[in-house]
Amino acid sequence: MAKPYANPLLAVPSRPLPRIVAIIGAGTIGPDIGYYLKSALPDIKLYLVDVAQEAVDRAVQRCHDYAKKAVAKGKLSEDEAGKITRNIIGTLNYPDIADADWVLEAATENIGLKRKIFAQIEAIVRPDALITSNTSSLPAAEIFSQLKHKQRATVTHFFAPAWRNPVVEVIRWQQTDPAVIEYLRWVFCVTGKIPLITADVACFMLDRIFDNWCNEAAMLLDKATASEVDSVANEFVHAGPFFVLNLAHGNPIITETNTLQADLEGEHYRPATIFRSVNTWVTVPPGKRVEVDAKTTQAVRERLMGILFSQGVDIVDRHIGEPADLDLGCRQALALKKGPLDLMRDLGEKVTGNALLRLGKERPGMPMPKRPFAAYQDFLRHLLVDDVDGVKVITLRRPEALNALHDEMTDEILSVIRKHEKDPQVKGFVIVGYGTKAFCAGADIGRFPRMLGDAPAAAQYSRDCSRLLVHLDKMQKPVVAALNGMALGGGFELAMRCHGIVALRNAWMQLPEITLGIVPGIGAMVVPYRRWPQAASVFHGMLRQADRLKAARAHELGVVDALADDYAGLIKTAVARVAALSSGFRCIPDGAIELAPLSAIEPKAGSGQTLSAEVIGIMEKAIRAAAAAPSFAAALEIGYSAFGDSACTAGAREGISAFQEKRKPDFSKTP
Ligand code: CO8
Repeated sequence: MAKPYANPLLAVPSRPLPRIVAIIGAGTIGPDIGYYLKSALPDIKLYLVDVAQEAVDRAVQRCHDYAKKAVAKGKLSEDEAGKITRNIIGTLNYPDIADADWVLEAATENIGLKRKIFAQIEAIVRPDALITSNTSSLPAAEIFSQLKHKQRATVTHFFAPAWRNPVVEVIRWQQTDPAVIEYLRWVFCVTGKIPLITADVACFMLDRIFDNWCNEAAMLLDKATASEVDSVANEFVHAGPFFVLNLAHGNPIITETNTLQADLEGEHYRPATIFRSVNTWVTVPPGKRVEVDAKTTQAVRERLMGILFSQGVDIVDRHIGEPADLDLGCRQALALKKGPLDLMRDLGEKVTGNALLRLGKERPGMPMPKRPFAAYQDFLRHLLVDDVDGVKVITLRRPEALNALHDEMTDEILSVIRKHEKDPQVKGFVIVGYGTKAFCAGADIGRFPRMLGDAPAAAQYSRDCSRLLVHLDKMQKPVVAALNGMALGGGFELAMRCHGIVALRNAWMQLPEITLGIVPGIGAMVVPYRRWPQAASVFHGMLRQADRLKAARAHELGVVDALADDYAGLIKTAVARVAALSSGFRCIPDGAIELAPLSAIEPKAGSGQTLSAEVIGIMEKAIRAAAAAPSFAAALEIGYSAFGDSACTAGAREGISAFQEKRKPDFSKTP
């Protein structure tokens, strides 16, 4: 099989989506996995299997309760909830699941029990039905050793709560058919998860971090109390290790998983004996902390960092997982504030070295870096890059923020383009978003507050953010934006500067900046009027009232070049568009342009939301001035300055704060 794509959705799936799924084990995680699957694929038939009727009934009820809660919160309609809860069948009888396309085992972590379950499953289901286990620690080679048809089996490891936590580790076991692995990655990605490939080692990738983090915390109890350790740990995680252990009743789990690691890899992994004698830790909840003296803080901090760094470099050195996956998984699955490799980068070589030195002394045997510090930092953090027919496909991957752009990410895109644009083997580039929801939700709003009230700094930030876009303007090779979902704000501004745009039929575009009390400063007040003058009135509405533009309408207007029905088709269309543009494409017109009149409007969005008249005024002035500007470059400068002006308004303060506080902005009191 050819080398798998880094972006799971580039693969053409080797089988259709599952229709019948069975989950063995009706504890907590089993029904949670079931609820995720039913939410993403409501038409499937889902069996929840266990050995006791009460457990099965509880599991089915759990799914109904989730759906009810989602309706109460307005996240689902009654109709949608009905579709999800239909066809969830609890059963004690294995023969009921004979037709299953996929059987997921989520029973107790006991190898004998798991093997017994797999023997029962294999006796009933088709030889090509997928069999996966949700074990968090036992290698696939161990649990599946007695299967007859091993090629259809592997571990798919979810994280709590499995219906909401987006990460799933997919274990690349040597006996599994590579097409099955690629199919599982595709299924997870298409259903909203983030599949991360890991090697088939004990505890895989992320639990090696989590288990050893918790074990290290317990090992530190000779230096500090549980609440002191959790207080120091707060620098790195939202909830301290002892708080999480209490929540997850995790003491026996760490004992089990670290015993496994110790037996297989060395005594330094042996679990702290205190886990056997304590049920509940006395500690502080997230957000609260106790005072810890400086000496204890340093000792605890260095050991906690040391274990993160030690496990991080070991995972990379042993190719257990990809560096970017490690950091992403630590943030998304384990709620670490930063992944170990990002933490190393941000704290620097000296702090990292000191932490590892202490760990090495106090916990001999723990893995240490095998290469220089810089070698662990040399990877793309926010992009996946694939080659499709001589075209570099760049996937924006920041699923935690719907692929929102920040300067680190735009610098990465620029570095990939610069690396390949002179290569005669490379025809051009496609930029697409990870997953099925978003191409890109715009610029990272989390970074805006620091610019509020400082016009020159905000204008400069917007100029800096434009480095990539200005580079695109000057390129000889084509770059095509493939809109796989929503393209908002800065995301749409990126697409506008690409030399072609193709889109999924259900994609849409929006410039929501006005609803944040700012103006879109990196091209949207300039580029559309030069590239698509025929659509000027549509852009007037998008800019001033945040109107949405659906892909089909954008296609009619000539903004989008072609439409596709699914992700693989979108990439194919985008690659073909690159080929078509290889013989030449038009630059964005320079010089002054005619502008369709901007008629007066009420400061209200199409949704009815009141907007800031002051910010609309800044925008209209900038649109007019940019059209009259003597050059495209001068027009862009007008956009940067207008962004700076908008960042100093009361509207911007209200709009950005409202987004951060997850509430609707109230512009009625702003000018
Ligand atoms: N920046 C940072 N985080 C974001 C962004 C963003 N642009 N968009 C979404 N997210 C985050 C959300 O905060 C959320 O995080 P968490 O799970 O931690 O709460 C996560 O992504 C998922 O989003 P939602 O839960 O909100 O998903 P929904 O499906 O409910 O809603 C929306 C999706 C409608 C897209 C909603 O997220 C939204 O309104 N996002 C903001 C979109 C926006 O306004 N974009 C424009 C930003 S401004 C811009 O792009 C200007 C560019 C100019 C740059 C100039 C240089 C300064």
